[in-house]
Amino acid sequence: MIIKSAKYFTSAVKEVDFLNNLPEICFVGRSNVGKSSLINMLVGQKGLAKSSSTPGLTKMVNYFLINDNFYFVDLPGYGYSKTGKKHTELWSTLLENYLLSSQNLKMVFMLVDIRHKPTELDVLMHKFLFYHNIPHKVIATKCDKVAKSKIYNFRNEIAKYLSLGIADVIAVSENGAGKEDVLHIIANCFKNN
Ligand SMILES: Nc1nc2c(ncn2[C@@H]2O[C@H](COP(=O)(O)OP(=O)(O)OP(=O)(O)O)[C@@H](O)[C@H]2O)c(=O)[nH]1
Ligand SMILES: [Mg+2]
Repeated sequence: MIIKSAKYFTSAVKEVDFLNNLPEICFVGRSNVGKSSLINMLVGQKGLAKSSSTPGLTKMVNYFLINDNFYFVDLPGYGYSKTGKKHTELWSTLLENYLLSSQNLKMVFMLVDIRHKPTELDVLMHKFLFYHNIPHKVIATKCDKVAKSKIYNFRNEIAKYLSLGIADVIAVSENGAGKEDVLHIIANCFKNN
């Protein structure tokens, strides 16, 4: 899979605004895990999806048109509540509605930080995807933050925690590690149809 073009297309703040004209590949995970940064890395454009060290930046469902052929969808993160605001929701209704109602969803990449064991919400999200039969793969982000020799072990820990095999957990970093692995999975999503 070669990404020849990538451009911001539109954003949705409610269900009626969701698109359904082209296949979609989306990115979920807790706030600050690196969803927007991964999109930028994959398309080779630093500022395409807005990324920030302040958690909770992405609040809408943002569609990026790739190769005039499918969308990357950047989703709001979960597990973050602003100081003073009691966090009662697991994740936003917008995120849940997106995952349950998108008819053209080919793949959900679920991101976890390679340095930490998946949170309770990560485990819940993983079960949610499984339960609803939504195609998904796990990506461990920020692998530049750990020694190269330890990446295998960290992937293995995450895999065990989510009852997966190590091959099911791909390590990536915003500086390009894992790019080909992720693009390969995306290419396969289109082959199987
Ligand atoms: N070292 C390192 N930092 C990263 C990596 N990916 C993301 N970051 C940093 O982590 C912070 C959060 O990244 P984002 O891509 O904005 O995270 P997000 O998951 O989109 O966050 P929300 O939109 O708030 O849900 C930023 O400061 C990024 O520069 C990575 O691979 N390595
Ligand atoms: Mg984001």
